[in-house]
Amino acid sequence: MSIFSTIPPIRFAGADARTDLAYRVYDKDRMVLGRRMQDWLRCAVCYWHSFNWPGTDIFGAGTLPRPWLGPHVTQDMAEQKLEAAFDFLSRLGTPYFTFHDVDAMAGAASLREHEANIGRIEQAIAQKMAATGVKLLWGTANLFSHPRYAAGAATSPNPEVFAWAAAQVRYCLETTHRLNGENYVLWGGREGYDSLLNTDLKRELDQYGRFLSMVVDHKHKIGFKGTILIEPKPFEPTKHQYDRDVAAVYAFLSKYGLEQQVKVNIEVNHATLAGLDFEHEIAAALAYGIFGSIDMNRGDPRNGWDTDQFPNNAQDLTPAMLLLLQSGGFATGGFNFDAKLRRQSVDPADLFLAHIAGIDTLARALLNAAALLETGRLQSLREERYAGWRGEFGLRIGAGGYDLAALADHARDAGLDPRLASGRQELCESLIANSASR
Ligand code: XLS
Ligand code: NI
Ligand code: NI
Repeated sequence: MSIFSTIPPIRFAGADARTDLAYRVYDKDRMVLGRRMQDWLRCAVCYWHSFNWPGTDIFGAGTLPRPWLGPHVTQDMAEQKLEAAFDFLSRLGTPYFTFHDVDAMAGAASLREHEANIGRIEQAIAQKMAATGVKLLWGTANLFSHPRYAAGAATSPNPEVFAWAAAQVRYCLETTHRLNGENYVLWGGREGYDSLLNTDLKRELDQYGRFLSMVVDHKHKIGFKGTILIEPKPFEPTKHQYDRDVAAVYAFLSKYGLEQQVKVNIEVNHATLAGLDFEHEIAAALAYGIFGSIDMNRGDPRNGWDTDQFPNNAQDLTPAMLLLLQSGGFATGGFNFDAKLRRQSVDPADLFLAHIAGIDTLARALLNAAALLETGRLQSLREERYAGWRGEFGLRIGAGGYDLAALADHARDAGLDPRLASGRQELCESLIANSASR
């Protein structure tokens, strides 16, 4: 029994469903381009916003009924929360969940207590996972809420804080490994600065590189086969975060020799905050070979912070879904709903309605993208645009057949006079606009 027990299991009921508590588009076993919908989307519910956030904001107290929360979380409360979370998960029917160490465990004042408490809740989680079949997409350590991390975790000016962070990651990575987690995420919320005046940027990057190398070494030492992921975000809570976007993360990884070891968890609204399109971040990650997983949410177009709202616009997400489909889909990643309710959404049903809407939106975007790919229109427009590079001249340049001077001479002697060809942008955009799932 939990506050979610009055809600019937959520099933696919199609466009004419008579209840709001049903999927209208997401039909998990429906085949799309040779794969089940559920296997393309690999949806996960996050523990923190859904079960560990009482509906506070910077001006107001919690509004949501979360009887298992309080200033000091006991083992009992942690287990009540777990009960509710897995009750919710099995009713919603999503295959995965995600969590931070401190979301799930009883509060701890020392590292000894931390180690003991994460171990106790790990056993309870393992039982719930076995009983429900829900799997762990990723675990992560919260290295940003406690006051000790106000100046950073790995990038703290104090090596003792670095050591605390190392301990938390060790325990959480090992727990994630034993729970068969498919990834392990590091979001560097405090790995950045509020003022460059008191910050040694080069030293902090070196510390961060050292930290990440230690995490990767430990992953191999314990035999964890999942993917280590960094989650880029440009700012908030700090003024500037080192992992500001995919390109910055790639530069960091390659500087410290970690580009083969670590991938990215891209969050929709973090891209927005960085002034980039969500699909840009996916395209960049694919180009650099570091695409891993996705945190699914959206911002508010008029607010410059992480409002973490559930997605509701399939057309907006179709370009991202095209990239995902064309790259063959997730390997170990998935769509994690890093999204939260609004403070007035106080009914237990609201958490279901929010996830149903989000999952249906993804399913719709998936169908749109698949239908579009099947027509082949976008692919052929793009191929046509680069056709010159497949011709003899283009291939020769690409193969290093000219040096700069030879190419210059050729261009002059052959009297090259290239004409601008249409980029067909409006046509491409109208293909997206008209792709609405049928
Ligand atoms: C915050 C991040 C956070 C990470 C997990 O903006 O999105 O929720 O996903 O630490
Ligand atoms: Ni996130
Ligand atoms: Ni976020």
